[in-house]
Amino acid sequence: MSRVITFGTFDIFHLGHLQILKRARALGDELIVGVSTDALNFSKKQRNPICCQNSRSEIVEALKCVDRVFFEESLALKRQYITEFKADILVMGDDWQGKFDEFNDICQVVYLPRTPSISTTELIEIVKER
Ligand code: C2G
Repeated sequence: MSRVITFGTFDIFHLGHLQILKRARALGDELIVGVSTDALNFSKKQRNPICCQNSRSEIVEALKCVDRVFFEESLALKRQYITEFKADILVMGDDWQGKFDEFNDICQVVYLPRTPSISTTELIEIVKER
């Protein structure tokens, strides 16, 4: 049995999010997703996500490809989360390429190519322009 873990904000959930979660799940038997808290986002970007953490995690948790969801409270806790959830594989999009290689000592680190031409930031811009 192999367990996959991934992390993200998943704000204004879109196809790019769904595709990375499906591909992550296909690498193992179980997928655990760390959804970043509003506070973590605020500390990173000085703004709150459009959708609150309870909405974001409820959407992710409802997906067929997701087995378990938890709140990612801090970027500094990744090692602890990987250990706690006994993850064998850490998956991230390739916008994070190389950033998590330090965890190669406790799990396999896999970066998957991002889905082209879609992002939360772009969606916000498109809606603003209309
Ligand atoms: N993603 C993707 N294709 C897109 C957009 C996003 O594959 N077109 C992937 C990202 O690479 C990431 C995941 O979807 O792996 C979630 O993306 P975000 O919600 O933007 O998450 P992020 O803000 O990168 O949070 O601990 C790390 C952070 O919590 C990651």
